[in-house]
Amino acid sequence: MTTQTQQQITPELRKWIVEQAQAGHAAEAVLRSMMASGWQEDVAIEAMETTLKDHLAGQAVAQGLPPAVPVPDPKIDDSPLYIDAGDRQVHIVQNMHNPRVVVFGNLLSDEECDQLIELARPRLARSLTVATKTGGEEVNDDRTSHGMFFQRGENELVRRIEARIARLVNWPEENGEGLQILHYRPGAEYKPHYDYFDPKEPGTPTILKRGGQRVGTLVMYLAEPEKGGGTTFPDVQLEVFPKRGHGVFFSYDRPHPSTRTLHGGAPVLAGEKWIATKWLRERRFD
Ligand code: PD2
Ligand code: ZN
Repeated sequence: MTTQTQQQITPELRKWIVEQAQAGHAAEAVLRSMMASGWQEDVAIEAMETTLKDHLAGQAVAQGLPPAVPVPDPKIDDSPLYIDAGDRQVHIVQNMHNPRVVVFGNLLSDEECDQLIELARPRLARSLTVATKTGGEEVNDDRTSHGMFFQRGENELVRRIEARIARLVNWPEENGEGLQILHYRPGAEYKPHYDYFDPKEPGTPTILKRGGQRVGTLVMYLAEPEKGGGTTFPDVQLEVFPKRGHGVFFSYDRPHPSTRTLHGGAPVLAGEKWIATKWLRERRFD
C-alpha cells in the first residue's frame, strides 16, 4: 500500500492549502504546520504541489486563458549533464523554467549539420509564414530567410535526427512537423513572434485540424555566422548564441503570451546562419 492511500488528500485539506497560500504563507511554513499536525512529509509535499497546480490552472481558465495542455519536455529534473538520446549523448547546457527553455549541446555532429545543408541547398525558396487570416501561407517582411521542408522520415539522416529528438524531449515522432532548414544571409532575420497559432485568428481552426496546436519548438544550429543571428527571448532578455551542433528547445502549454515564449532570430551581422527547426504538435501531424 502506498503512503498516499494511508493519508488521504481530502477536499478540506486542499481548501486549507489554498487558503494558506492566499494568506501569503510561505510554502515551507505550510509544510511545517502540516507535518506538525501529523502529515507525512512526502504526502504533504504532494498535496501542496497538486493542489496549488490545480488551483492555478483553474484560475488561469477563469481569467479567460486557454487551458494548459501536456507539452514535450526533456527529463532533467535531477540536473543531469547529459541525456542519452539513443544514438548520442546530448549535453544540457542551460535550463530555464519560465519560459521553459533548454539549450542542448552536441545535439548534431558536424557531418550531420553539413549533410542537412547540402541536401537543403538546391531546394531553398523564400521563407513563408502561416497566413493566420486564411490558414494558408504568405511571404512576410518579418521573416527574410530562405528555407525548405523535408518530409517527416524523408531519408535516413532525417529519420535518425527525428528519432533522437523524440527521445530527447519525450514526444512522439509522428507529432512533429517536417524538419525545416533555414538559411539567413547578412541582414536576414526573423522578427519576434510566437510559434503557436493565435486562437483569435480566423485561419487557426483550419490549421489546427492537422495535429492541433504547436506545443514545442527545437531550433538546431547548423552553421555559425560570425556575428549576430542569436535566438532571442525578449520577455526575459535571453539570447541563445547560434553555436553549430547546439539546439534551443522551448515549449508553450497554452497558446498565450503568458508562456513568455516570444522569440526571434536576431539579424545576422556577418557571415551566414543555417538552422533546422522542428515544430512539435499536440497530436499526430499528417
Ligand atoms: O532562426 C532562429 O533563431 C529562429 C528564431 C525564431 C527560428 C524560429 N523562430 C523558428 O524557426 O520558429
Ligand atoms: Zn519561431
